[in-house]
Amino acid sequence: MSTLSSTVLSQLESQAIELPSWAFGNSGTRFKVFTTPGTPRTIQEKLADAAQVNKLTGLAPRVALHIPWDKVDDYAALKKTAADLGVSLGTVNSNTFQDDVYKFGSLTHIDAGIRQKAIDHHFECIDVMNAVGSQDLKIWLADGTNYPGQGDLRGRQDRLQDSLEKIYARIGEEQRLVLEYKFFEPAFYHTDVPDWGSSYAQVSALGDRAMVCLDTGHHAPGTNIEFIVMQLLRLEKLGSFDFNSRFYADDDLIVGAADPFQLFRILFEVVRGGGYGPGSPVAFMLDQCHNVEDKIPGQLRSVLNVQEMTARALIVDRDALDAAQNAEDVMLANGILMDAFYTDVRPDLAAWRESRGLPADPMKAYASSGYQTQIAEDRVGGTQSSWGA
Ligand code: PSV
Ligand code: MN
Repeated sequence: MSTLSSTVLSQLESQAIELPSWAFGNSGTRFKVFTTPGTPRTIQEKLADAAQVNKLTGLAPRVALHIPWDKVDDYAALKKTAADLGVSLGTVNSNTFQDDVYKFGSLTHIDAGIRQKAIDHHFECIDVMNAVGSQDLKIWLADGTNYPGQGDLRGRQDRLQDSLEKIYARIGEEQRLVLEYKFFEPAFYHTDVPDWGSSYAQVSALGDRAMVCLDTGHHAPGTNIEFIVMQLLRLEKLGSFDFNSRFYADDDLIVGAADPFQLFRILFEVVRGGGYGPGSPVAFMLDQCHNVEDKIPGQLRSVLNVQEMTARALIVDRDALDAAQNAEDVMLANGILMDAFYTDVRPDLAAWRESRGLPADPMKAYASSGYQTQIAEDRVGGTQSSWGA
């Protein structure tokens, strides 16, 4: 018997998961960055690899840029390169965490000149967005302090608001600013945007086109992330996801790898809260690094995991669940949710893929495509892209 109705399949048809350009470069830990043959040396090569993921899954039509890592002279040409490959350019991520001048902060810095430099960087990102047709400016700040007393927590928050106002005033009517939070790292004592509430407070003060970005790896162990999803959707401020998974810290592992059940719970709240489907304001994006696995299969597995858990979230019998909840039937309500989670939707998804001209098994199709061998042979010389380049 088929597990996925035609309604669910048509809901899945519009799913789009944006890929991070940096996932195709080398990455690692502070101990070691391992390289792989064929790693892209340019943003154009990263786009070519990302296009493979879309070609094999039909799930990843957009690629996010990180500036300056993906800086080019001619953005119109880059837009065309993407289009020729069958993808488009998505979220533009700013970067104020690698310049020496930002040692003590960027948008929160005590020095107005350094704050202005950080604001100007965001203006440059908005120029890139305009040139490539991107909708979202994503801001994650490394700002924070390491020692109690090092900074004036309140003053930093006020300066952040002031800086964000200037950036927000520059984005277009069709564009959005999404502010990402993270509870620690690289600062250890305090972080200026540590949690959803702080991000919510900042973006609420800006306006309707400022939203929160929820990176699933940016929470303390044990945090009920699906509750945050529910709350932000309820407040109409969930703008986007950075999907990944973690065991310990901000591991940036393949989404759904560490805890598939958590991914299911998150996606159930997304669906329940109106955060899925055409007209929803929630952008799905991956923010991952592949330290020991090949990058393209890593991204393939990631988008497939999101699709699979979305399918399971969509088949929850909502009417039965409502009835069980209203009747305070604890075990029945829990059973209804678990039934959906335990349903193996993979055979149906494989058959559906085939019916749309996609490979039933994109992982296998990639492995036998010869693409990995080809890029390893072709991409000789030059400097492989790495996290931070
Ligand atoms: C910070 O840890 C973060 O999640 C932000 O989204 C950055 O832009 C990204 O990682 C860089 O990998
Ligand atoms: Mn992120």
